[in-house]
Amino acid sequence: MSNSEYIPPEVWTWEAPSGGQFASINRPTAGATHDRELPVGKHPLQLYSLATPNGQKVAIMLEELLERGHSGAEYDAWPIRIADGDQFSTGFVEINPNSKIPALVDRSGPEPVRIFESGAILLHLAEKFGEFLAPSGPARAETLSWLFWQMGSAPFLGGGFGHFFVYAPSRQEYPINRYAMEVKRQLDVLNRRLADSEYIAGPDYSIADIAIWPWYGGLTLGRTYEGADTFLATHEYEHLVRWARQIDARPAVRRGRIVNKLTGEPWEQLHERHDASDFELRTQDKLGAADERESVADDAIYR
Ligand SMILES: N[C@@H](CCC(=O)N[C@@H](CS)C(=O)NCC(=O)O)C(=O)O
Repeated sequence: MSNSEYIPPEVWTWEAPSGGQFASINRPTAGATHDRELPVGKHPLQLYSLATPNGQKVAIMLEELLERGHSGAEYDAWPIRIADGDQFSTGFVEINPNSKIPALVDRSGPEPVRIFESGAILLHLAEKFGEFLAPSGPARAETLSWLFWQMGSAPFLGGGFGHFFVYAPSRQEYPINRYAMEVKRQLDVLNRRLADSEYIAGPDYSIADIAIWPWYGGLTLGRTYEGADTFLATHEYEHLVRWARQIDARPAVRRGRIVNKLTGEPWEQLHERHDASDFELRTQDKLGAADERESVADDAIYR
């Protein structure tokens, strides 16, 4: 790929991988590529995910619900290795026709219910357990506004900035400038909000914080896209930094963010989660074996 001007043909065709990470699994069609059923564990909720920012949201929510004593939120978390194409198995496509993690199957009722899209999963769980979302009124409206803000905004951070800063075959000024500008604007939106409010949607911790923190908190804490915190001067957003650290210290967040994490330090990799004791007993430092199969960082993938 070169920086020379691209003259689009009249009709686009898929002729060759575009280059960059993930090019080998990118394709312009949907649907399954191979037959494989998903595993099912013993708990009412089955999570199929990976510890990317989108994946972390759901595991954090489930750990927060367990922290509040909701035993019905017990879950099995199965890793979906998106770099290997697990999201294109028949089993996964049945629960998410869009082939993206996270996806949840709620087996607590007479029939299993599939839920895909992280925002829909957070809403489902918040309503099911009556937590982290006011049942009505202005507080609910504010929380949903910020939840949907995240759904619309993070693709600019991940699919735009992160892609061109880290995953594209070469670094190019135009797209990096364009998305850095937008991400800086988003950081300012959050910083101004958090100057006036302890949490994103008001005085109470909510699914808005759970959705936004893995992306914008991760970036601010220097965990997402190496060098991006310095490049974007995230330390200048002091209220955002305060909030990012505050959420990071929550026990449920400390647990949730390492669920289905396949890379990083061995102590922060819990490949599968089936029991609360797994955080003590089954992280990779305890099992003493790195997962050789995962070669691509799972902490900020957004293709
Ligand atoms: N809007 C979706 C985005 C999900 C998403 O983009 N997931 C990425 C990982 S962060 C994925 O599964 N990518 C695999 C692929 O694109 O094939 C959500 O919030 O759940």
